[in-house]
Order: sequence, then C-alpha cells, then structure tokens
Amino acid sequence: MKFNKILKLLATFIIFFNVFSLNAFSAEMRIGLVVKALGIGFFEAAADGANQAADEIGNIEVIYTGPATTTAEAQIEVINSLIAQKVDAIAISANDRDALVPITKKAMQRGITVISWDSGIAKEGRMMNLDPSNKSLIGSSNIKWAFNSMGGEGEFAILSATSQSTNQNAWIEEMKKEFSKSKYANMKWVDTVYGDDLFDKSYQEALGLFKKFPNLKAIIAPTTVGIAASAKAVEDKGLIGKVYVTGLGLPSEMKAFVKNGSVKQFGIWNPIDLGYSAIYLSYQIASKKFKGKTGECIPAGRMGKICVEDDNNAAMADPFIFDKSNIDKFSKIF
Ligand code: RAM
Repeated sequence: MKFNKILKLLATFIIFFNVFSLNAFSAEMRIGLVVKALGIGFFEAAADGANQAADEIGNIEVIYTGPATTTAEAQIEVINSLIAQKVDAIAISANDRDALVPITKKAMQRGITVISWDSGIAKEGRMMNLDPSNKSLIGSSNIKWAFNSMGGEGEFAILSATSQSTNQNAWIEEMKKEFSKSKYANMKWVDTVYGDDLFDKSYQEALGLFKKFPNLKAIIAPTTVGIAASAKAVEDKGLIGKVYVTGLGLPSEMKAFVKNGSVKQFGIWNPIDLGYSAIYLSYQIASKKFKGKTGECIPAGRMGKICVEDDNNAAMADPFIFDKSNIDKFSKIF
C-alpha cells in the first residue's frame, strides 16, 4: 500500500514536471534581443518591455544578450552565437552602422529575421529599423534643453556614447542643424567627447571638460550613461549652479540630480515601450505576416500600429521632457 502511494506520488511528479518543462521550454519562436552592452539601465528597461510583449503574444522566448563592452567586434561574436543557436529573429541595438552588416546578412541568408532598434544597422543589414523617435526632433530638443538650462548663453560641450554609435551620431548631426539658428548666437559649442557608454570613462571625460573649459556652462549628454556620469561629476566637483547637465537620461537614474540642481531638464522616450515594440515587430516579421517594408503599418500590441517609412525605417514616439515637476512620478517607472 505504502509503496503504491509512493509510486503514485512519483508518477504525479513526473507528469507535472513534464508539463511544466514543456510549457517553459517549448517556445515556438526565439528572439535574440541584442543590446550595445550589458549592465546599462536603459537596456534593462527595454528587456522588461520585451518580456511583456513575449508574454502577451505567447510562446515566445526572449534571449536578452549583449557584450561586456560597447564594440562592434564584441557584438559580432554575440550574433554569431545566436546564429549557431538557430534563433528565429534578432533585434539589435548596433554599436556600428556598417561593421555589423556582413554578420547580419549571414543571419538573414540563414532565414533569421533581423531588425535593428534604438541604434540602427545600415539598410542592407536589416529588414527594418525602429528609431525611438524622430531623429531631428531628438537633436533639436537636446539643443533647446541646453539653451533653457544655461540661459541661452555661454560654452557647452557634447559628451556622447561611442564615436561609432549610429543613434548618437545621427542626433549630433541634427543638433548641428538646430544650433545653426540665430537664436543660439550667444552659445558656443566648444567640444564633443566620447565616454563609450561606460560610466567611469564618461565621468573622466566630464572632468576633462571642466579642466579644459573653465567657463563651461553646460554638457549635453545624449546617452543615459553619459548624462548620469556628467551630473555626478558636476556634483562631486562642487559645480552645481555653474555647469548644467542635460541630454537623454532615465528618470530613475536622474532623480537625485534634478533635485540637487545639477540637471534642470532632460528627456527620453519610454525604453520599456521600445523593447516591447522591438519584440512585436520581430514577431510580426518572423511569422511572415509583414516584411518591415516602407508603407506597412504593423500592429504592435498596446503601442498601436507602427508605420514603416522611407528606407524601411520607423519611429516610435515623441521624446518626453522631465524636470522637478514630474521626476518623482516617472522615476518609479523607468
Ligand atoms: C544609452 C544608449 C542607448 C541610447 C540611450 C539614450 O542608454 O546609448 O543606445 O538610446 O543612451
């Protein structure tokens, strides 16, 4: 009797385990979400959104991956490994617009759907690209936030991510266009430096700017890593009220700096929504419902339809501005 009971228990356990493991490991579609580097809060928020989309669609496994450093070489290794794992789709935020093209072409030749998001790959290396927002709007907004923060006059510098980064380079080009307007005649763009989306390097670059330009009034850092590092440098060097930091940041990482006055205003889009959209688009293309081509409007769950424009390029939403009035609310979300 006792032995029978044990057998029954064992059988129940085996059945339960099988069902459980089937559910957990039998995803119909596997999507590699490749980021510039691991350990960046912005990408971790995007991964949260990616998992939300996967849960909503069902039967999707998101493989969140990326290199330790923000280089194209390291990303090539990551993509090679995803090709070897025979994933269905790869959605990548690229460290280089051109250097990744041969490896992503190889992935596509093997039937893998490839899209870029956040930081794009050149057209021939992906099926579509999802920008977080309109490039020119992001660029002009950054200059406007600097104008507002520094009272429209004085010296400012850019502290960017890597010198090869597709997204930051495109935004800097747009900043140049905006800055050529007469409204900014009393502002002087003195330098552009690169912190490689590494906190320590960005911090050192900010210190370098303070030394080289004793009259510096603002740093524009269009990177979540660079803006937090610059604001910390301003705080540590006792420069609050003298140097203002602005750019693109995560409210959760910038709250303390808005409160202490090293940052007056900054902006960003919702990174959770961006990761969510990247998975939806990958799924729609990998399941052959869409191609990611100009003219298509692709349903993306709670984000509605995302419409593909020129060069198979789409933009998600307008950037949102944060300051003392709303930082508490948003710092709880991302
Ligand atoms: C960093 C990365 C990312 C960029 C944001 C604004 O997290 O460089 O690519 O979109 O900043």
